[in-house]
Amino acid sequence: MNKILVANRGEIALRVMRSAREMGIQTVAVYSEADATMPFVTFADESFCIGPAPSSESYLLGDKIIEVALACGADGIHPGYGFLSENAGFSDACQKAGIKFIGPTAHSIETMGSKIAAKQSAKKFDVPMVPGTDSPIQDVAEAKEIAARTGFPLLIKASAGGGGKGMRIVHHMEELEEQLNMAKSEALNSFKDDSVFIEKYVGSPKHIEIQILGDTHGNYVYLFERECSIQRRHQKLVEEAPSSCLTPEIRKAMGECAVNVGRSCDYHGAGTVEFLVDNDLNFYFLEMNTRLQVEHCVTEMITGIDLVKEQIYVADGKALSFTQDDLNINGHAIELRICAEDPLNNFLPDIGKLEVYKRPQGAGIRVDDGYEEGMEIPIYYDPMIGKLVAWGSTRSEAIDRLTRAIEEFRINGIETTLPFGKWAINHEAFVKGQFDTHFIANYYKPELLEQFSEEQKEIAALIAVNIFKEKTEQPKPLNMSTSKWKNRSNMR
Ligand code: MV4
Repeated sequence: MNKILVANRGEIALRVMRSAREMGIQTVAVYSEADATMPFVTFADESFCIGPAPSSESYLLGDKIIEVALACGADGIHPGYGFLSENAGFSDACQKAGIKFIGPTAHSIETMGSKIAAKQSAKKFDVPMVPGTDSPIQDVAEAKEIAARTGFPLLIKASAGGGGKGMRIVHHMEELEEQLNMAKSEALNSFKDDSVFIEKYVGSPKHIEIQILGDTHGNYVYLFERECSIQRRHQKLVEEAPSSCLTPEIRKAMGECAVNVGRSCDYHGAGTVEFLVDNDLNFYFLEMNTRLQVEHCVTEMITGIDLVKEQIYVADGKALSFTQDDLNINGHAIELRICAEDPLNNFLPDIGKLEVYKRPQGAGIRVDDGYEEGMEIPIYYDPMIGKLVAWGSTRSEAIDRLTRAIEEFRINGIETTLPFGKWAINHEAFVKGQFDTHFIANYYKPELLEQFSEEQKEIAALIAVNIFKEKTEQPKPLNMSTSKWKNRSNMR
């Protein structure tokens, strides 16, 4: 591989290009008219504007991006996450154009893109799954039969869904028919596919995912887990590795299941297998994400493996250069997503200009971001502006470092998730490792952040009053006999 085009923007485009550059590979950026001055564009060796700001007219134009890749002689395309990263047709089109797609095949993406196909695929290897069905519900009668078997509460999920879309909880047999119809019409509207399936509802689960890597020679490894239970509206906000609740035995069992899910669809490259883990540490396969994920950095920090470099090696046909036995967990890493969202106002996106933007530094801190001070956050894309990751030799050191780095981070001009993050990682339940996917719903209230800032406002007001007094009060005549300055100058 000599030249890679990155079909993405912002922090992930930069992050991919940095690894490529370390490997001596040329980098190509494609960008929208809104992104002309972004750091990823200036970082790249070459860059091409591919259209107006809306993604549908720029970052989602697969054919146009392949055209640019062919014209500039790129031999690989890295899709990052989002946009075209889980588009089976794009993976295929790259391959057909003679360009290496740095990601899995269309077959892997299609299999795991359908939750029902994914469950059927995983079943070949006896991967544990939540009781329920792994084929589409045909009619109400079948749904009632299954409901009688699994019990309530249960979940109706859209096969084409993911990230919680098209998911409905059902508490009683009486509401089953209505919820089934609603789930099907919602799925049809959102995904043009009305297939749904049923699972028993796991009440207070932890969301734990396993990072895997596979090559094109049939070798697989797992790079341990990431705990991602701190989410809001299916948007992760804090992620850590390793999870503080797993035992070495369960970690190994989950890792081996994850590798088998990959094996079941001939997966190659970096992928993530999601599990629900209940209070008794039973784990259940949920779905697989066939891309590099936002939170991959915490895995990199505890394993020392550069996942993007591995993706590139694998896409180039190379065999993995290490085995499972070579991998170890070193220390602990926690990531906070820095989003242009207002945690005091329902996490609504906050647009504006990064009037002040000063990154934290120091031991164990990694900042992956996509903007510079003075830039506007465009409204067209995801509100995530970057990620703040802290590594520590223990979980407690990682919490302390991340807290220190959050305090050191200076962002003015927009509201961000920074104050929320400081609150979350210092909450008693988080510190003790006793939390699940309901953490935010159970404990978060905007007032908890306002108390902090109210206190800060009060201090700021007191300082301002003092400065005002100093400036406006009549200067008192200096009492020469008590001036240390005079005494000191006499000593010279
Ligand atoms: C579940 C579940 C409970 N029981 N399945 C949400 C997104 C999709 N990946 C699957 N999801 C869930 N599936 C059963 N059988 C609870 C969730 C869920 C969830 C999962 C992970 C992280 C956050 C979540 C928030 C709400 C619901």
